[in-house]
Amino acid sequence: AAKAARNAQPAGPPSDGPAEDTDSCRRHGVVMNQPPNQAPGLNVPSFVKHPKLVAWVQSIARLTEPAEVVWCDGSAEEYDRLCSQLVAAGTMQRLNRAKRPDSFLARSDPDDVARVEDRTFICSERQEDAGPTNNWMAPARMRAILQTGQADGSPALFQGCMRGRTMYVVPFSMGPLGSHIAQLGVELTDSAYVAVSMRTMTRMGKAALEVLGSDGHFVPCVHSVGAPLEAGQADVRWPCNPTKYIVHYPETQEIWSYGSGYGGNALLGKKCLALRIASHMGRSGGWLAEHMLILGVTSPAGRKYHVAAAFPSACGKTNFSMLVPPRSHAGWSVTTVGEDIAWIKPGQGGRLHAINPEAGYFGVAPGTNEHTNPNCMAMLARDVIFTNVALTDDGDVWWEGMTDAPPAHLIDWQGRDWTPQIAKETGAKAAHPNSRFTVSSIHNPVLDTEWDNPEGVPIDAFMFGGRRSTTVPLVTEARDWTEGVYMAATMGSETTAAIAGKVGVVRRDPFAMIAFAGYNMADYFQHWLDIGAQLAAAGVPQPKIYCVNWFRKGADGKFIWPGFSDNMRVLEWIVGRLEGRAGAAENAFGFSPRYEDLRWDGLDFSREQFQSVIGIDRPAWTQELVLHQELFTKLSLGLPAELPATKARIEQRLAA
Ligand code: SAT
Ligand code: MN
Repeated sequence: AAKAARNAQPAGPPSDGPAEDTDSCRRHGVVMNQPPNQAPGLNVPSFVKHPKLVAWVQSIARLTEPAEVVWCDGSAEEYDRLCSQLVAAGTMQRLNRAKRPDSFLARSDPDDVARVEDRTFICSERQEDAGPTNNWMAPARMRAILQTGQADGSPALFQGCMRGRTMYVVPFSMGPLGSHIAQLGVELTDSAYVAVSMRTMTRMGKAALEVLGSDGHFVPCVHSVGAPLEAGQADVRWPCNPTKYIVHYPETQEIWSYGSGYGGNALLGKKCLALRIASHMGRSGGWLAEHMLILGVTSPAGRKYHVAAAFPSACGKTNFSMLVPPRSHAGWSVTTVGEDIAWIKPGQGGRLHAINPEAGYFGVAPGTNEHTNPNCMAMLARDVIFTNVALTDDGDVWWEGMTDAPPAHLIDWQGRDWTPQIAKETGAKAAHPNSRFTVSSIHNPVLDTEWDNPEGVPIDAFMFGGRRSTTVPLVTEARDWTEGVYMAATMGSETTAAIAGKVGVVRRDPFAMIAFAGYNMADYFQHWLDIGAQLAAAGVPQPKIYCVNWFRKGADGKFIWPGFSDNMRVLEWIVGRLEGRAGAAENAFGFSPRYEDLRWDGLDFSREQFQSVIGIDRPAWTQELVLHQELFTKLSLGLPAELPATKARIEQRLAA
């Protein structure tokens, strides 16, 4: 019995986290004297062989008090069963089987539609380690709010928060199973929608547990919609809580999420693990976790390159990663390794290699159509969970921008009647601007053959792009690594509907990581400089770095650059630069193509138009550099000296 009690002890996080979980169990009168695999009500299946995992699940079950515990195996049967349950509960509805086989529509609560950055916390022991761009709270104070209860006697949010609900145990691998770059996690969630989404978005279930073995390391992730059900209480379509907390403890590698069932707030493998926690891991481990797509681009000569490109949320990463070259560029092909997140590590020969930690896409629906992303439209033909798009009268989906003319009648994302007339009168959108599709990457018609390679793919170039209607040129090549880091660090972008809050305001979004760096942004810049220095010291060629902007607007308020498939022209120029062929002109920031350096066949785009997307407006840049300075002032603690020095050089060049 003594041995069994010892086995059941580790109630904290699986590695060497603090003991708060154990404390909270004690406070709740928990006596953990069962051998793990016989813990009451835990329903531990025989394929679970990890005592610490079982003990942790037990401790969270004691805290949150679910009505039952279900361990996900990741099978198709399980997915179908949970989807049927979600349909029965009214959270999802099945779409027309003939038009959209095996697909569903979910409608969220209207107040739970996007990531909540102001409710997202990095709880490092020291505030300066979270840095001025993250919300911070001391871990002990946060644990009191979430887990243990506060001094004034108010109960912890997670205490009893799963009452009346099922707790799903969702084991997952971020990255190819067994890859040396991959990481394992286990999410405990009281949302079946999250469980089925995690099956699509990650390698989920038995296979991940097999890699975990009996004592492997995993990142513990606890998620609750924060809506316990009392006996007899009817459930709502989309349970959630107005109080939301998306919390990361980087030092102990734990994630706790409360109150939201949507996207990155709730699918904890994505932004929480694969960016915030992983960036912190990468800093000490000598690697990078980035908000980047990864694409393969193959030239007509058959030479293949890999590009990793960072853009903020809802700036077209999915479209760019699946680009169909225009007819003028027959012979070129673009293939997708990833469309949102890249983990990048020195591999064979010291070169940087990237994997996509995800296995599915959680992409923005509005604006996706046969012109902007035909591969995506093909990918969405079946096996999709749509969230907050509109429903057609024949049981299919629609969103703004899917077709030129909208259908005569729809049910909008909140379940109300919608017609073009209503839209004209009220401005109501049929689909929420941040409505999404969740689909497995295996349905992507241009999925790269190496997407699941545990070694990753070698990276030849990095691109950084924001959404800027003015100022930033179409494409600029940094003269060296440090200038590239400067470009990425000072990037600005107009905000989108992917974040709760105001849309369309320019904010600094360094590396498109403002919401995702799990540690001090100044230290993060230093880490990038260090990685570049390491490559140089090892005699390994550094990837070239490019800054791009597809979003400049003309006086008429319309985008000047056609974008989408024509971004191939920029990619072609980048490949030409990598091969030492393509020409360029030097400017204050680096090298940009002249009109004659891009290939224009098949596109009617004049020199004047090109000038308006590539030109550098000195007064605008003088103003822009003031904003760079504001960022540097904010990040002054630990800011690498190379960055202000680079800024000074740019200012001299601009003045010359
Ligand atoms: O964070 S989400 O996964 O909801 C989407 C995004 O912002 O990129
Ligand atoms: Mn993203």
